[in-house]
Amino acid sequence: MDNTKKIFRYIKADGMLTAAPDLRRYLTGFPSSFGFVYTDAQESVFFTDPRYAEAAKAALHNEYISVNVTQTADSVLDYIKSKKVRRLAVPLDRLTVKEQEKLLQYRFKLTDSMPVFTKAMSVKSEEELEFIRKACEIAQTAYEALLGSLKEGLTENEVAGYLEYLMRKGGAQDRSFETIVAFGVNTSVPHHAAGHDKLRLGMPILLDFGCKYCGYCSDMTRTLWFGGKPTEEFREVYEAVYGAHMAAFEGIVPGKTGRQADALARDYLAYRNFDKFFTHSLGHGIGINIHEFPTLGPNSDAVLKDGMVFSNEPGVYFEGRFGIRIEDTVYLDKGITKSFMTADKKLTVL
Ligand SMILES: [Mn+2]
Repeated sequence: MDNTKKIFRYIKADGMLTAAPDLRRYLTGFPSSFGFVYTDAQESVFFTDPRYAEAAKAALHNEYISVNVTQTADSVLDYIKSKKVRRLAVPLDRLTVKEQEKLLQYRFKLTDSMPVFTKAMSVKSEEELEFIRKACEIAQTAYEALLGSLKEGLTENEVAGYLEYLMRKGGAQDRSFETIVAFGVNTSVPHHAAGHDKLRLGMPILLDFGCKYCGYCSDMTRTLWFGGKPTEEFREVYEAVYGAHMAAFEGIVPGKTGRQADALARDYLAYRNFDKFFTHSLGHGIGINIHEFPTLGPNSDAVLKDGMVFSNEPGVYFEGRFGIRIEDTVYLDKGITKSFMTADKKLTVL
């Protein structure tokens, strides 16, 4: 798929220039730490430096985008200027102050390309869905392998490191965000940073992690109980979070807004009197970026569509005591929500 054309169709400008790494990745399908993509009605050019030139030429053998070796932004802007471009579309909120100043020096009339990117990138192609499916598969295979290795005395950091190792071993390029491993009371902090606390018998474990495959992310969370029997309270809250997760999973359909999706889980928790402990949004779009459009939350007017990929992650947190979150990466397909994950969501006791 030629994403340069897909985007440029909706751009009202003579040309479009993109330098942000994630957007550049989307346009070229090629990962790089430096480069510019220029697109107009006639052509698309990927300007990159000599480090990437050879790989880019090999990767972009399809004719829709040509590769041009350059070292400086000036030479790119000179090229665009030479094409008599007046109105230039750029992703405004991704520009550094320096980049903005440079564009103004060249006297382009700037328009914002970001809304078009945000919308287009939220609906995934078949190929993108396959990359995300694979990233999810690697993450959950690693999770299932990890469960057999959890033992008393391991630190959160050791478990995080091992989980990341298993994902890489399974084919991941990288983790998709900083792996969250929380033991005991630390589970009550939704984004706890893994530290030196040790795993002991009779405590919850919360694991929130994901990996990248061909540039696309996965995201999943499981909360389990380690050693002995979970408390009655833990069981009760777990059932409520599980119920909220399933209420959202079964109720989200294309046409609902992010707010309505969030309410499916939140209303379920309200019925159990746990809603005031659900302190974050239900979910977020997932793709090249781990957090992207749409948001599924109380303030989101985003309309959900077939082909969108997002997290379903209700949670309940009791400060200083414990927290529970259950998260799958899911997608909308032919009018219903489907999950990329098959890993057990029922309470796991190790
Ligand atoms: Mn998430």
